[in-house]
Amino acid sequence: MNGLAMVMFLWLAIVQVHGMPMYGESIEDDYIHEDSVMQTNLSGDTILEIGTKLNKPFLMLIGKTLNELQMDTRQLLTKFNIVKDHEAVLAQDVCLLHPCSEWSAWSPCDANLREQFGGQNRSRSCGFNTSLCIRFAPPKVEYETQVCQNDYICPVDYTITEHGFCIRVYHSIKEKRDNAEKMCQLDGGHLVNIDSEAKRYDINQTLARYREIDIIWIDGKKIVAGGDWEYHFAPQEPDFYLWAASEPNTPNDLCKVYDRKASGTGLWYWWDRSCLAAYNFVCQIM
Ligand SMILES: [Ca+2]
Repeated sequence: MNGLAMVMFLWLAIVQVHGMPMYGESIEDDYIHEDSVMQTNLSGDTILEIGTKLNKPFLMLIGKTLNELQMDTRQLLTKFNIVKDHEAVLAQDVCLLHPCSEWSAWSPCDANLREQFGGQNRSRSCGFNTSLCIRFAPPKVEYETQVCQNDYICPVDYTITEHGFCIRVYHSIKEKRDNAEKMCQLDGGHLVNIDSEAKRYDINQTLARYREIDIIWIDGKKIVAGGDWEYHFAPQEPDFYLWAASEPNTPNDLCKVYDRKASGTGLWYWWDRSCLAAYNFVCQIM
């Protein structure tokens, strides 16, 4: 009940008890004349007291109602103060928070090759401001940088094949075997070891785009004539076998090639050859 409604309620109640006051005669005067208990402020207790003295149950009811209203108001004020207290605690907590957001994830390392150093950075926003307290201003973005290396990347000049091998066909350069291997190493890899059915398939698919190439250097070399074949990339499938019929058969040919012409079938096989010939080659990075 708002103030105006309360006044109207009291007015109607008093009119009902005493009848409409005459011109020049106030309700207050009436009460003062009768009982001299009227206070300047018309409180619930005062009305209750008047009602009791005058034996007017309706006035007593109004007094009680007014008292209950005042009680409700006090309870509301108490609740309001509890909320205000919570707000104050919350404001303190917010003001104690670190003025910056969490760091972002590190950006990708920009090192292009394996075993090469690069850089990467991350950022965060600082200066989160609020009206609750004076914090760090003005807002800004902080950056942090660190040196990094990539465990594995496939450089721009390389291609990732269907089965995920990172390879490059040096189709316009012919080199002796050791030079070819050195070039692969400069890229961070080695001559490709065609050591599984999946890789054979991918390399064949790739080489099919270079019809002019019939032979390439691949991983695999003997240190001495008649010695064991040694590889930079340990064979993924040790039992995988792709020697051409009757190969390898030349103890002094220390290097391994991938050749599609020699067999006369047009199919790619391993052959042993002299390391001193100049061929195209395929590198792989792992
Ligand atoms: Ca041979």
